[in-house]
Amino acid sequence: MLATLSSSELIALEDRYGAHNYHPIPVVLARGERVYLWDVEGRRYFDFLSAYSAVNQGHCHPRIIQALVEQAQTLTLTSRAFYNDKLGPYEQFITEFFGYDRVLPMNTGVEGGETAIKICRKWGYEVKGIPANQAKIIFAKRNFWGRTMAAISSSTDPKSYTNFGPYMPGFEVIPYDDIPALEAALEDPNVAGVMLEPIQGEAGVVVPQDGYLKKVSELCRAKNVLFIADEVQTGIARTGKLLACDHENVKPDILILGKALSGGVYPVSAVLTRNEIMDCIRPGEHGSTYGGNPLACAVATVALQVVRDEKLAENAERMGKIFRERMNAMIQQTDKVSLVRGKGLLNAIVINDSPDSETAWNLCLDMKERGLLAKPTHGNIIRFAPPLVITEDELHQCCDIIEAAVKNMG
Ligand code: IF1
Repeated sequence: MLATLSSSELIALEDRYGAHNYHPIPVVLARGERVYLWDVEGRRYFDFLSAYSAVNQGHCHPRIIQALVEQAQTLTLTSRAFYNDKLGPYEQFITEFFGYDRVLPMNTGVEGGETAIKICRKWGYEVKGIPANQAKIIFAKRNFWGRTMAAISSSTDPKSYTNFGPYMPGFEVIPYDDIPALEAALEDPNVAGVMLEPIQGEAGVVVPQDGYLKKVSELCRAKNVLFIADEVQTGIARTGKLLACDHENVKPDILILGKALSGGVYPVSAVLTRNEIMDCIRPGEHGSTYGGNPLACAVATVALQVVRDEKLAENAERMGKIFRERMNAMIQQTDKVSLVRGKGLLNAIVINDSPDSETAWNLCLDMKERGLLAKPTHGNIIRFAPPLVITEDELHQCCDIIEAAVKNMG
């Protein structure tokens, strides 16, 4: 019955019965394949959001869906009260894949962040020797790592935190891409960790200066502080390397993954670290009903194999260069777009207008009419993040659409 409803009827249902915590682009999607999405009326679009980088492997990747279906017909969830036959092999696979000793499996990205902070605090007390309840975690301005109470407690975005207090203590926020500010913050001996996105996604794809992550990692080591990398959005080949930290050959002490770890078919997140740090967590001290379930393990294993087998990091690197070349050429022809920035296939254009304008929104509506779906991150910034399986020919078609829409701007 529902499948026969029109887009406007379906939008009306969400409006009437759902919480109004989102303001979506008015398109109702019903099907996906590779880089394409179809709305309920059967119109096809290029997906330039990829579910915020969860669908790096492309929509409904046949190998990942096969793993999902086969495992769903066999065993889905047993809880961690018992062992299951998929978790151990998955844990061996993912730790070898990313070069860490141990993994703690969770479900959503924000749970990965919460888990990383808990592990870090515990290490701070039990290994580093910080006095009880004094541990500090440092974050960067305009960070985004989700919607839980802890995540919004580190947020500098009033929309995220206003009227949700009181907030989590023990967090300090310093400017991003600012080494002197970090040096000053690290003078406090009670700092246990520094948690950063290697490229800030929600802030508008903010790429720090070359060498920033390397320096952060060195300063952390010198001060016996853990460097926690939130690669929930930047990881799994999105920026042209398996991890964004790989661009600077930096190995975080704690690595948080999510989103594309499942190729967008199921919530799977993971926290990876070395023995001495993970050993701080003992039975009963952390967990989740769904974390490490057989379905998640089966899906995540194949989702990572697809990234490797299809050389998605290499493709993201190559396609990203072409994309930025095309956008830079466009910028020469127009004064409406001032900048393109990003790495691999995580890019954004900055429109010549104020951050609280409607310009980016209106441009996204026009691109939607032309068959390409993207979403503003602020009034004047649009993130462009197609699935990493995009071909050169498809990418050029997409750049043509973006150019036409930009030329058409009022
Ligand atoms: C929403 C943004 C993206 C993340 C990083 C952790 C998480 C996220 C770096 C939490 C989540 C989201 C969630 C989504 C919007 C989206 C987003 F625009 F808000 F900033 F991707 F760019 N670390 N990002 O980006 O992961 O718990 O959601 O699985 O609607 O809140 P999660």
